Amino acid sequence: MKQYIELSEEVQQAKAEGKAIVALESTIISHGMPYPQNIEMAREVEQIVRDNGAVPATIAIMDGTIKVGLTAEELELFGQSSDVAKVSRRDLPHIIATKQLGATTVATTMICADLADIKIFVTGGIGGVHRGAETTMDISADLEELAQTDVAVVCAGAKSILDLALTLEYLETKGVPVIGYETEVLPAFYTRTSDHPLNFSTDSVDVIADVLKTKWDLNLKGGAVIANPIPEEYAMDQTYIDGIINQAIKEAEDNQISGKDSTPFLLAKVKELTNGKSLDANIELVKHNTKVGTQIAVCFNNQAQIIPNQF
Ligand code: PSU
Ligand code: MN
Repeated sequence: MKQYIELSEEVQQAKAEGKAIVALESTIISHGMPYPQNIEMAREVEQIVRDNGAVPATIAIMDGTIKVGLTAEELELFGQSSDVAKVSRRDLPHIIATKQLGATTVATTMICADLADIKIFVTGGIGGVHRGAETTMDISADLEELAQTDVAVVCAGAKSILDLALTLEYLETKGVPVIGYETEVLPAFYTRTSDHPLNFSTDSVDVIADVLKTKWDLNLKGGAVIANPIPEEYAMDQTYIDGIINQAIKEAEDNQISGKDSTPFLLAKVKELTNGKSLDANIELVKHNTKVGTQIAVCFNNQAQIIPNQF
């Protein structure tokens, strides 16, 4: 196992010192945002983690290993290179064995974070059940991963390019807690609200850390979704963004986009149709998630050290 994983020096040192570590994904860099905004976002996010008392571990695949923590040069490579594979659970062994460059999705970042014993992961949005999935069966592997891998994902909910109601149903079936941070409804990424109430909501990062510890102490396998709404000042108008998303979905259908290309196509199309405004919102919500997620990671790390995990 160990031969497949390489921790950056900063992450190794954090582990030695018992510091909190926050996992970050690379698909959002290589396939979720254009260059150079992707790299600027990735750098800023890493700095926000440091400023809030933890250490960032951006995860990606290169040279036949899982890199947990990237150097500035490696980060730049993932932002610029056009031949980075989008790596979900299915793709991981192939991309490692053939020594290709791979950007990790939410699912794969969870797998790799868990291997490195990092429990808190921050991103923008998770994949979910796509609209029309009752015929296409397009359901993101992110949801299966949340069902089985013990990593919490801090995000701004899920985008309405997805079927949010079915996404919540799926998470319920799989026993994945969805915890609203300062919200009682599922945030819809670009907007703070949606029509979908959540079962759990809190204004306290301590409570979230406590719920996570309790879940894993009880050996309840799987992750959790921490849904943190986009800050008010960056939220988009719901009617406007809904119209844009509907148009993007129609263009995806017209172009017969499917499989792993679907989410990157829709993200790029939404950005184009909003003249870049969706990208600004996306960057701001990731930064906010990073602040909240790092606070959770620090609380979780403190609890894990104070409370012994044994009878
Ligand atoms: N949603 C975003 N930005 C992203 C993604 C989702 O707003 O970059 C990426 C994440 O890496 C997520 C992946 O895990 O898309 C989901 O892809 P799929 O739907 O093919 O599972
Ligand atoms: Mn899919």
